[in-house]
Amino acid sequence: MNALDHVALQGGGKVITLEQFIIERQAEFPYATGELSRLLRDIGLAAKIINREVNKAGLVDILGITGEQNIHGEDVRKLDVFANRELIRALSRGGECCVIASEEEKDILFVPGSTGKYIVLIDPLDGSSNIDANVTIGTIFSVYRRRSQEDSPEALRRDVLQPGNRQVAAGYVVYGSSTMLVYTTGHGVNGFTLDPSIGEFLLSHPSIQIPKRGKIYSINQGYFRFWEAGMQRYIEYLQEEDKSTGRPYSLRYVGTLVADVHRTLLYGGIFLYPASRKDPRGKLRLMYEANPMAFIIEQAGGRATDGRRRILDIEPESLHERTPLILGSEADVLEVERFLQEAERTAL
Ligand code: P6P
Repeated sequence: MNALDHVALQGGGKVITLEQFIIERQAEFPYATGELSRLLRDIGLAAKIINREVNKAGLVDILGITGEQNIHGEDVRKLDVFANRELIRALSRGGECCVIASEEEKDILFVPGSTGKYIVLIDPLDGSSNIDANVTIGTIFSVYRRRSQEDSPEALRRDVLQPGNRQVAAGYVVYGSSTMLVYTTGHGVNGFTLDPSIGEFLLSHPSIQIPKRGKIYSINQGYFRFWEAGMQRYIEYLQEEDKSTGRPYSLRYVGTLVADVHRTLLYGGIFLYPASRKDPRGKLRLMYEANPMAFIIEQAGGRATDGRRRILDIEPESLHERTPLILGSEADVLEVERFLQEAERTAL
């Protein structure tokens, strides 16, 4: 069954493109004058261009590393550079975006001459270390409205560091067995599957809701020894046999945040990248990984915390700051929080 058949079955035969959907839903915005719609279309266009390169990466000289390292000391891959450039180009050309922040850029980028109202933060190619093994990778984006009218770099820099609860949109593209764009503007979560034969994202997963509890946990178990006691106990608890609580859970871990979150969103369960002795603040980035994913998961009826605090309420201090990230089905996230609290109590 191709994407069109799937969509036809889902939507009672009506095929809705991303562009049509955005325009139809535009009325949900009290201040909607079309800018956010145009911004989302710009992102969708960049995603198609990146998808084309991802799909042929093994055939042209775009695989492998550039020999450079990014600001985090990670090997920069040619596809990272390509994805970053395409997104910056699409967002700059669209005119709706005044500032862009990217995992691949040390500092924020001011879009010259822009009078746009929006600030966009991107992880252009999440999971890029998996590219050469043909494992699923993704793009993540997070959108805020600028708060200040002042055009100074200082004012715009402050506008970038807003808590996740002020996002106006967030989404990801998952380049997997099919390419999907999943996003929210605060009115639920919708998924679109790219039909390469017509070059359109088609509504394939309307109003996504995450199951209240799942049976899959997703964590890099290799770091078990580095976790706090409560996390160790929780992961051991999931492996015990108890049919009444659906245990043991299955472990699924791709090692690409977008892939692991997408599966958790659709199937339920829990994704965890906790703090550890190895990474005291966790590994994932608050502004362009944790916040957008948390917004999506909450909009789908799930929960997202750092183990103690709601991710979306964290006041950011710096652009590339890291945070522990635990998200997924509400019952599962509440359960691990109880294990962490209990371990803290008994440690006192
Ligand atoms: P680890 C990919 O490099 C990434 O940034 C996320 O996409 C992913 O969730 C995480 O790192 C995987 O990290 O330490 O398990 O390899």
